[in-house]
Amino acid sequence: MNIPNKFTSVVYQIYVKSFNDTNGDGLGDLRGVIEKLDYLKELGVDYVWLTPFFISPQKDNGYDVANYKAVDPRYGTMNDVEELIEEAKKRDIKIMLDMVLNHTSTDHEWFQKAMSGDQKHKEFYIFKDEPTNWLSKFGGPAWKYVEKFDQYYLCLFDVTQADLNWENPEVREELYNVVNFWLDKGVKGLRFDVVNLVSKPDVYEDDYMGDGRRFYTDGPRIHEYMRLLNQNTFGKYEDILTVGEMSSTNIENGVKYAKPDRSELDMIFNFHHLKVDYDGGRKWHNKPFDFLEYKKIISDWQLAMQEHEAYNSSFLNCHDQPRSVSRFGDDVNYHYESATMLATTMHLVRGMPYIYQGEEYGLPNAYFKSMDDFRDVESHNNYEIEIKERDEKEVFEAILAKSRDNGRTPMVWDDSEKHGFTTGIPWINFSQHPDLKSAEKDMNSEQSIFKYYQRLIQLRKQEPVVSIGSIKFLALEHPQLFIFEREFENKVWTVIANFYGQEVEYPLEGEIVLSNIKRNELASKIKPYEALVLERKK
Ligand code: TEU
Ligand code: CA
Repeated sequence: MNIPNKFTSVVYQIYVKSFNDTNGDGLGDLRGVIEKLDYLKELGVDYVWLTPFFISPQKDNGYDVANYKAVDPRYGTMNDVEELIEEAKKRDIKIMLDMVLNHTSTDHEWFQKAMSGDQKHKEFYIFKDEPTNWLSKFGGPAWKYVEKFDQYYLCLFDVTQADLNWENPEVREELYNVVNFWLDKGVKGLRFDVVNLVSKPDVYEDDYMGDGRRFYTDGPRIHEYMRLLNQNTFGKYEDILTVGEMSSTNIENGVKYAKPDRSELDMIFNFHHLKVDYDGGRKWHNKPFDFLEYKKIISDWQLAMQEHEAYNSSFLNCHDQPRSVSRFGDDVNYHYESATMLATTMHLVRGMPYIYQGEEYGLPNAYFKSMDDFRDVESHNNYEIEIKERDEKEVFEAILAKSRDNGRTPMVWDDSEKHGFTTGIPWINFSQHPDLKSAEKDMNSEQSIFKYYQRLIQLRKQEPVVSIGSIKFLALEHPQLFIFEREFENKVWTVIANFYGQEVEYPLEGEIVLSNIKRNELASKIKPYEALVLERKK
């Protein structure tokens, strides 16, 4: 059976800075990625997505690009990128790059020219005489005053990340150019950063109901822009995989972005399922995750995408999120069980699984001891804002739970002092979890999370029921179990996952395909954090 690549592939995300340092400067680098290609091959992934390594002042770790077509010497050289593409190809691995096209760094030549008064380049950005009351995603106002012009420019993220003016066709042309530059180098995948924010409204007005996002999220011309991007860049090739990172989108727009006959993108990331532990919708206010809400969001998105034949992405981790094993699992008492249970659900729903570095051996949250350990601009900005209003200890707890740095601690390759990540001083501390397990230790253990991921990836390649089967959800009201069925031809797989540390009764029927607790009979209760796949014929 010949199933298109899109359905059988798995992506592995590398946060270059924290992956593998080969020259002892404490920062991961491109040569470090080349060095680990055999490891990735062994895991069995098809694409490697690299977070930005372009020239950047690193105010937002490379999401503030100062030159899209040059490699930051901190990470390596253009030759390294070319070698990486080549070496990956030898191992049937394709390279996916991160395109940050909503904004540039204020160090970018375009912005520098704008600041020197060059009108052409001022129109590359969004300068206004009056600001609106919109808030930045990283805290504080979304406008920065420029005395020289007595004007403000829009910056939805850091003040050093100026939003580009996509209404200007010259800007779009320049950005197509950037994308084509990398496609010409043999890049086979593209991840578009916050790309649903690029279409800004015609009129800039104050938001009396929120932070302004309703005016620019999935903005008025967004689908047109996605089609143009497609036509002018990757759409000219046969085999480029694309995913758009969609900030606060909704199902209706999500379907449109990913519906194949609309010629926009292959798939999107949405984050609604990763906000179920935001108390009152506020990121920096913790609450235990709402399991029923979590299941409802996953099933609503899965079913809507299926109905429109649009493809999903499936993920719990990335460089902006806390670690799933600490957030939804139990990284102390059921480390192996909860890591593999979560993986089972992510790999067996309908869609392309994204594995984030470290997830494959259950890397936990950072558990830092003080704010000095944190590097992330969002964490520091919000800490300062929040402590003006609330108890400092409570704010720190929230940072510990939600900081993006939870996902950015370096890889723990082995049990040596610097964990095989670097010979120097790592730019950010290793996770301070008291029982930190290395990739090496996991690999040699009886209960290897890595080996379980290998098995999940193989199943996708061997079993059409995984890659292209239909999905339906069961028992959405069950307070403890996540249950769904996949079906292809006469084969039905039931996936049962216990999201909690208590046993629970549930009737079981069928043949065991996969079990994360080595279950060999159906007679007993579902164990803590158990994941089980049962097969029956229809
Ligand atoms: O992220 C966009 C984004 O919306 C998140 O950073 C979000 O604001 C954050 O998790 C707060 O909840 C992308 C990149 O993935 C991120 O690393 C960049 O910082 C951001 O865009 C700006 O380029
Ligand atoms: Ca380095």
